[in-house]
Amino acid sequence: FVDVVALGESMVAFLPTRPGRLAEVPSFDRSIGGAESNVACALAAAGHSVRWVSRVGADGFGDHLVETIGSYGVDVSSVRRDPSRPTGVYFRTAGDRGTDAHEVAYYRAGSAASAMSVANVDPGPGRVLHLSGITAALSDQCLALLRALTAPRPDRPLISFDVNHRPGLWRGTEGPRVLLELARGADIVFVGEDEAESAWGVTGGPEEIRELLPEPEVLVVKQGARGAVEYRSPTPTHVTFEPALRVTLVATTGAGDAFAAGYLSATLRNLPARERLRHGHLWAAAALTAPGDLAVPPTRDTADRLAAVADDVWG
Ligand code: KDG
Repeated sequence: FVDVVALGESMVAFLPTRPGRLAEVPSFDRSIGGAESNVACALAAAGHSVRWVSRVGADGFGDHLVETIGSYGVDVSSVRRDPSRPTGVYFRTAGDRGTDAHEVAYYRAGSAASAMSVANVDPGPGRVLHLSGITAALSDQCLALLRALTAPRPDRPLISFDVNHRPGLWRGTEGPRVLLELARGADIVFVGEDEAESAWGVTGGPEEIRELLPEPEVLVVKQGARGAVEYRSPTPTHVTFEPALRVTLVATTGAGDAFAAGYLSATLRNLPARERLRHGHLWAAAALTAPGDLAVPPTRDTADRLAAVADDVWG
């Protein structure tokens, strides 16, 4: 039984060697991306037992993903190779330091992971199953897989769901409705305030998001540089806000994943609400100040000490 199973598509990510538009960037450095494996790597780096479940092509990029994610200590033995489909890749641009304006170009339609289905994926046992709305957008069979995994049943693991609304990935208009349905069926939900506005038109902030999503035992609304709010049933009594750390931004990509990983780590360790949110912020700060998707989180000991510094330092 591992602490966390993370299921989703990962891709080889090409990060620009200099700022500018996609049409202008002359070269890219190879890295890796994938929201769920980002969470897996961060948790494994912090000493949790984690399995990443996915499908990749029987190609060099697939080898690279499995090797890199495995090198963080993640169990990759359940990752299956598909000789008939490629591993997905994506290219990203960057704004000038601190501005973070970027374009993303995905080359993942028809990828090995987009063919994940109930028939060919088995997450296996774990305390927490971490999923995200990205998988729902990949294909009808991926959506059916998410629905099957999140369907209520007595032995269901704790379902952690990051909404991760990626408008560019959805083929039709059903994305927002599907994401709401999946979030309502999860136990721990992460959503950005901006994401809730763009997907569901919620403009009234965290309170209104909780009204839309009263079902999950835990709802964490991320408010970007301001902080994050945790709602824990029974509402409305269990509401906790913690301000974020002020950092010099390098790239926002992967920060949401790092936040989720830090929060889940603290949850697995039965830490209280303030620490759960502070661990989320600390791990996110490590990702916000690093260029790639993946930033090694602070060690458990360092994070515990930083989470315990005086309230006025935290804002
Ligand atoms: O959260 C970071 C992800 O967005 C990035 O790694 C790429 O998984 C990715 C996606 O589908 O956008």
